[in-house]
Amino acid sequence: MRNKLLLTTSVYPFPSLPQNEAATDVMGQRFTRGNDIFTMVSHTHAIALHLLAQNLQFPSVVLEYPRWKQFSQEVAKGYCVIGISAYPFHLDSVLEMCRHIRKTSPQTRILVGSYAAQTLKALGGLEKYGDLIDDLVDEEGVSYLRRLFGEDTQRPVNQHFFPKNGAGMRYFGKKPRGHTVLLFSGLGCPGSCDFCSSSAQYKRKRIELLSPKELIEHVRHYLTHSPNSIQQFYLIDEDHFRFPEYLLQLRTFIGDDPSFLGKADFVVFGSVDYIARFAQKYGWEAIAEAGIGAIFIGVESRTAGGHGYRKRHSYDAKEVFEQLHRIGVRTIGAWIAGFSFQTRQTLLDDLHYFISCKPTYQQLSIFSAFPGTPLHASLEERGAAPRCQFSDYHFWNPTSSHPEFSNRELLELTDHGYTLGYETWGPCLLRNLEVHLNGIQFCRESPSAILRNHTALLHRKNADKIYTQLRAMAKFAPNMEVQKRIGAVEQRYRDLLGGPTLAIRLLSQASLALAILYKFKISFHAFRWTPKVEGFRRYRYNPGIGTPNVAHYAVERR
Ligand code: B12
Ligand code: SF4
Repeated sequence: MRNKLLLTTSVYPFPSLPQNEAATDVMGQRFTRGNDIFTMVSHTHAIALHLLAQNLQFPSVVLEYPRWKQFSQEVAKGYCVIGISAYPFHLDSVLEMCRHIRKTSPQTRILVGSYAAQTLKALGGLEKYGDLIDDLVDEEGVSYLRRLFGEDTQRPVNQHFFPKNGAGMRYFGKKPRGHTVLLFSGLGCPGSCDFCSSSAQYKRKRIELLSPKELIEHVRHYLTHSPNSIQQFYLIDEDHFRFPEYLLQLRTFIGDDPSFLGKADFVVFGSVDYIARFAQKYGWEAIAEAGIGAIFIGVESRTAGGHGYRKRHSYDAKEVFEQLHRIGVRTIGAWIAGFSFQTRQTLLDDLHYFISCKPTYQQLSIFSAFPGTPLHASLEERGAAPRCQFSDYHFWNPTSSHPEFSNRELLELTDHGYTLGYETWGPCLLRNLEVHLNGIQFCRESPSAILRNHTALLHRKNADKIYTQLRAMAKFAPNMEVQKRIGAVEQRYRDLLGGPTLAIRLLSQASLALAILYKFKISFHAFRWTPKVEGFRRYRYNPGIGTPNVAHYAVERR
């Protein structure tokens, strides 16, 4: 065969979600959902595939979101190995892809990786799927492929040339510019929550992919080569605060040269108890000094701690959120509806408690049992595992069963939660601005020179940027309370930073005009919002053409 390795996502289109939003549009389907015209739109690249291709020493091809025709044309070129990275959600298409490869290229070795592999293993493994698939890779993939192709598994894992994800206001258009770099600092979590796929996938351990020193080196690399376009780094891991030493080392390396803090910050993952413990021991400002600007926090439920979820045992989520906002750290709060301990008496209280935490962004989902998790195994034992199609394995699985609530009710409840957040606190964008203003104040008064001289600059830059949307937010505020809130935030901006500059005033006018136009446009059925469609991209990787500063791939879009 002429070609060694093809890596691909599932073919496109992906299954739909109950909210009629694209699975790859995280801002639309989750984090800013329910914000009327301030619901954002985002796009995602298949970064895990780039991680694999960038760490092998031979040429390969990566396909992102191929349509069937593009996929079958590529298969026809003849590959020794085809690897598909997918989630269970994609498995109907993935199995179809495998059938096609078997038929048209029978010598090709077929690998299926990521959570799709975990699921198939749990549902029968190669005994059941071996006709179509040669291996199910539910482990760290760089090491796996290096082993498979006889390469040194001990070489460092590089992540220098990832395409950037992006998000923006829908009234600016459907194709936001890329400004977010995903970096994989670690995989897996020792937390062992029964519903958690990633903890189960990596056998309740954390596998480090980048040391703190390597991470900072990567950050500097990206900021040197795309100096003006990067706003944040999403550090993919599970619970950074379980590993305080990692964060403290980040803080030390940043302390040696803090200049990047004025340009971009880190979005990390944390749990309530471990964040609180970290802050108790090292101080809240240590979080900001480690470069952290936002944290994804699984609140799950107010009473989750009493039901075996140890990460929620000892501290009050509301207090943790308040402290983080006070120091200028944004939050992405995650709440789950449908734990069996939530009853008709308690579920709404639970939701109101979550909303009272005032998450800057939010994710409200339904408790679901994914195959491969301890939860799914125990339901299976009792003959109560959800019987559903692969495409139902998402955060709102319509076949999850709760003793008191139907799935429809739970789905409506999550939607109600989004509306409640919007009508109580205003758009996520407004909450974001409030946190940046807190950050400016906190940094100014802080004894830490790093926060005063560097982090404050980033808060200022972001506050100015979001301020340009305040007039549009005021125009379309959902109620008088939010209107008042917007007025107060505007005044606070002026008190802290003085009046807006001419450029900011002009941008505000232009944004308001675009927002009005957009609101008018979507009132017509023909122009209503339709889910974001990801474009196809083909990346031809050739390690031979790369240098430390130049990516070793060429991109083709068709
Ligand atoms: C970032 C993220 C997203 C992003 C980007 C996803 C993407 N495709 O790039 C966004 C926000 C768009 C997203 C969306 C969704 N996500 Co998501 N997401 C994550 C998150 C936080 C990190 C994923 C990640 O990048 N991990 C790091 C990479 C490197 O790991 P990896 O993909 O597993 O790849 C490694 C190995 O698996 C292996 N590997 C992977 N593929 C292959 C292929 C081959 C051939 C080989 C050899 C190896 C290999 O090698 C890699 C390196 O070791 C995880 C939670 C987590 N920490 O894992 C949830 C998670 C993966 N998401 C999940 C879900 C359900 C979804 C959605 C269906 C959401 C929904 N609305 O319901 C959609 C589907 C998106 C889609 N592509 O269609 C679940 C999956 C659970 C499950 N069992 O199905 C997770 C685990 C969250 C959770 N705890 O439940 N997600
Ligand atoms: S703490 Fe979070 S990442 Fe860790 S096992 Fe629990 S849910 Fe999963």
